[in-house]
Amino acid sequence: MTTTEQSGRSDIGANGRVPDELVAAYREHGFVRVRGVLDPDEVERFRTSAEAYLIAHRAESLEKQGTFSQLVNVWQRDDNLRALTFDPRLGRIAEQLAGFPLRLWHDQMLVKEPHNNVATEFHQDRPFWPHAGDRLALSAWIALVDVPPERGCMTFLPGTQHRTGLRPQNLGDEDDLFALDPSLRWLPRVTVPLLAGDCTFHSGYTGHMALPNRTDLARYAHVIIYMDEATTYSGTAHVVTDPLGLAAGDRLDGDTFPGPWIPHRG
Ligand SMILES: O=C(O)CCC(=O)C(=O)O
Repeated sequence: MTTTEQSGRSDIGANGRVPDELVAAYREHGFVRVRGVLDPDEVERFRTSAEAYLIAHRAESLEKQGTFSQLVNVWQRDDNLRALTFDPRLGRIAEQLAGFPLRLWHDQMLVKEPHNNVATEFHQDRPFWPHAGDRLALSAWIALVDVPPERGCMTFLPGTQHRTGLRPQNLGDEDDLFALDPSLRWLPRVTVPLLAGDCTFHSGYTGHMALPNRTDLARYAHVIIYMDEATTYSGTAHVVTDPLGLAAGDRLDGDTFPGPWIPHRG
C-alpha cells in the first residue's frame, strides 16, 4: 500500500514542529495538509488494526445511510489505534496549529467502503458538539490508505472557520450548508488528495465535505478531534456525552477526555 511518492517526504521538522508557513496557512484558511506524519511501516500497522476493528465492530456504526462506517472512541477499545490517537507527533502539531492546550474530544474511524458512491456533504463539525466556553477545536484526518479524489478525500471551504451560529447541517444534503448561508456557495472549494500517512487538520467551523469512494479499495481515515482544554458541556445531546450524566457547565475533562496533550509553550 505504500507508494514511491511517500519516501522521505514529511512536513515535520527535526524539532517535531511544522513550518511557520503551515501554521499561517491553517490560521488563514481553517485547514492545512501535513504530509508524511506516519511512516510506511506505521501506516501498515495502523491500517491492519483498523481493518480488524472494522470487521469486529461494523455493526456499531453510528451512520447507517451508506455515507461511511463511523466508529467512535476506538481508542477506548483497541491498543494499537489508541497509540495512533495519542501519538505525540500529531498532538504536538495540533497544539502548534491551535496555539493553546488541547484535550481529546473523541476519535473516530471513518471508512468509505469500495464503491460506496456517496459523498459526505458539506457541513461544519462544531454545531454538532455539546461544547461551550471553547476556542476553535480542530480535527486531524489521517489517511491510512492513499486517498485521491476518487477514493473520497476532503474538500474545504477556505476561510469559513469563523462562520459560527449555524445549526447542524445534514451530511446527506448537498445544499443544506449553502441554503443556510448562500454566500458560502461562491467560495473556492479546495480538494486535498492525501497519500497514506498524510493528514489534514481542519477547524471545527471550517466547511468541508468528502467525495464518494468510486474505487475498489476501502477508504480508511482515522480522525482525532482535539478540543480546547477549557471546554465545558453545553447541555445538549451527543452520543459521547449522553451516558456521562454531566450537567451544563461541567468541564469536559478526566479519563474520558484526556489531556492536555502538551503544556502550552508560549
Ligand atoms: O471522511 C469523511 O467522509 C468526512 C470526514 C469529516 O467530515 C470530518 O472528519 O470532519
